[in-house]
Amino acid sequence: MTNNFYIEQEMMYSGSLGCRGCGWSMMVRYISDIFGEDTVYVVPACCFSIIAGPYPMNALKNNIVHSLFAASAATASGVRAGLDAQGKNKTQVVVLAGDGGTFDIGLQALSGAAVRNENIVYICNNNGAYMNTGIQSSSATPMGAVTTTEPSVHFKKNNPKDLMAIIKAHQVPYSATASLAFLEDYRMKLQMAKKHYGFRFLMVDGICPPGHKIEPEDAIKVARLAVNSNAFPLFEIVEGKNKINHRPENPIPVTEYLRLQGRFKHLFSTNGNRDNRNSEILEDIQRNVDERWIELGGNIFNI
Ligand SMILES: Cc1ncc(C[n+]2csc(CCOP(=O)(O)OP(=O)(O)O)c2C)c(N)n1
Ligand SMILES: [Mg+2]
Repeated sequence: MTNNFYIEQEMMYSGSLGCRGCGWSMMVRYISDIFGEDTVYVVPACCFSIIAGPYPMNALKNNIVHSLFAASAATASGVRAGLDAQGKNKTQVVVLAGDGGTFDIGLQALSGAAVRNENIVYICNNNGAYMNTGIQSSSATPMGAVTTTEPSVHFKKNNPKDLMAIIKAHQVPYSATASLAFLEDYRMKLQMAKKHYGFRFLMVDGICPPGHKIEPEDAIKVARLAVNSNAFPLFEIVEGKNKINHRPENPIPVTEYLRLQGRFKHLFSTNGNRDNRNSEILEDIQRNVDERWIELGGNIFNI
């Protein structure tokens, strides 16, 4: 029986090109363990296309199709059709895409594949920026974050796109959010995605020490704070209904999650307290987190 914490079949070679503490490498180890050998991955331009490497220097033991940035869901649909034509209906097709490739440039192909209910799994590693090319803002970049396209006082001023709401509108069989700090929940969702038929979507909170300006050893702690502050809620969408998987007993203020990350450091004064100039932004961020949580069906306690 599959254990819900530990890797059973190691499908990634050691010595990958990921940065220290890279969420991509950790995320894919669990995906490839649960999806196993009979899986074809489709990877658009993103950090994982570098980590996965070109044939024959693959980091992953499976077959990988490297696709154009905008085309991963369309390419995966073609791979699916090709496999089905050969009678390989059981082989899984899994897209591994970044937030830039999902929220922005690949959105049209993603929407098309979701509408057609293609029998594929689409997994987005949402690290909140175009990390592979040097931390440019995407429509997933959180409010308040500094990136190279929104540096210093020009930090991101608006809220990220609510992609899960867009996915929900497509009425796909299974979709969920997941975090590497909640492994049992993450692995359960991979198993759920594997066992459903049709278009399945997972969004994983993407850990990125260089992009978020955190120490690699703090990465999982920061990811846990994202969930426990409701900044990154864990939920599934099954038959059109949201199901919250983790309700923090006492949600912590979102500032506790933000202050550990260098990308938000301009929002705080040097001693770690609020910088009055930016307290309005911090309040906006908290308000948005609370509103999204209530929309999902959560309650607010002790904030
Ligand atoms: C059409 C096109 N535009 C731009 C690029 C350059 N490019 C390669 S990876 C990348 C960033 C991808 O960002 P994201 O999808 O968030 O994945 P991450 O790098 O964060 O893992 C960009 C802009 C490209 N390969 N193709
Ligand atoms: Mg990204």
